[in-house]
Amino acid sequence: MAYESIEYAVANRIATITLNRPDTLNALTEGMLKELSDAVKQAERDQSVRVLILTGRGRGFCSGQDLKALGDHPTPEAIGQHLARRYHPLIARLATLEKPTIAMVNGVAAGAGMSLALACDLRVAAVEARFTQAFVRVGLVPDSGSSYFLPRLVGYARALEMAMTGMTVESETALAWGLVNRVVPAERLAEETYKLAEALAAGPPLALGMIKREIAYGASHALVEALEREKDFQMTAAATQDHREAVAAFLAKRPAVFEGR
Ligand code: T3D
Repeated sequence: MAYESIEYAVANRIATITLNRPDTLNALTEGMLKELSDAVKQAERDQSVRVLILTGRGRGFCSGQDLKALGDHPTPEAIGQHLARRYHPLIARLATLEKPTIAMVNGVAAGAGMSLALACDLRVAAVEARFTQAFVRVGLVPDSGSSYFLPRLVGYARALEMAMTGMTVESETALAWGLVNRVVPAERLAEETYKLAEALAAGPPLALGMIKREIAYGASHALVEALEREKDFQMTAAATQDHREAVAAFLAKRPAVFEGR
C-alpha cells in the first residue's frame, strides 16, 4: 500500500510511523487511519522489526479526528461505525502488538490523537508537547481507548478532570502525573527516543512481548490470577534460547545477543 498521509521507515530493527499532515497538526482522516492500520500490521508481520515508534511531522503529534471530515459520517450511527471500523482495530492492534511501542510526542496530542499516544507502551515527550482530551470541547466523549488507558495511567480523579474539562496538560505535569515516561528538549527528542528504542530492540523479543501481555493482564486481574499468569509466562520464557543465551552471557561476562527464539 502506498502511503500519502503517513511515512513508514525501518532502520536498525526499529519501525517508525510518522503522521504527515502537519498543516492540520496531523488530524486523522479516513485515509490516514487506513494507512496507519496498514503500517502497524507491517511492523507486526516484519520479523526484523523489534520496536515501533509513532510520531508526528511538524509542530503537532496528532490533533485527533479531522473535524473538517466529520461530514463524511454525519449520523450518530455512522460515527459509531467509523469508530468500530477504523479506530477500534487500530487501537487494539497497537496495544496488543507483541513488540514495544513508543509514542515520540513532538507536540500537541488532542482527542483521538491523545488516545493514540496512550495506546503505545511508552511515551517520550518534547518539552513543547501537551495533552488534551479535546472531545468535550466539541461536545463528545472520550473514545479510541482514552477511557481505558487514561485512568490507568493517571488515576481516576485526574482522568475525570481531563475528560470533563478538556484542560491542556503541559509536558512537565504529564511527567509528574505518569502520563509520559520522559520529557526532553525538542532538539534531543529523536536522539533520546531512538536510544530507548535501540535498548529495547537489543532485548529478548519473546520476553518483551510476554512482559507486555503480563503487565496488561496484571493490571486488570486479581492477584491469584496474575500469579498464575506469571508462572505460565515464566515457564515459556525459561524454555527460550534467549534465556539460555542471557545466562551464558552473564557468566561469560559478555553482552547477550538475542535472536527471538
Ligand atoms: O467521527 C468520529 O469518528 C468521531 C471521533 C472523534 C474523535 C476525536 O478525536 S474528537 C476530537 C477532535 N479533535 C479536536 O477537537 C482538537 C481540535 N484542535 C484543537 O483544539 C487545536 O487545534 C489544538 C489544541 C490541537 C492545537 O491548537 P493550536 O492553537 O496549537 O493550533 P490551531 O491554530 O488550533 O491549529 C492549527 C491548524 O490545524 C489550524 O488550521 P489553519 O487555521 O491553520 O488552516 C486548525 O484548523 C488545524 N486543526 C487542528 N486540529 C484539527 C485541525 N483541522 C482539522 N481537524 C482537527 N482536529
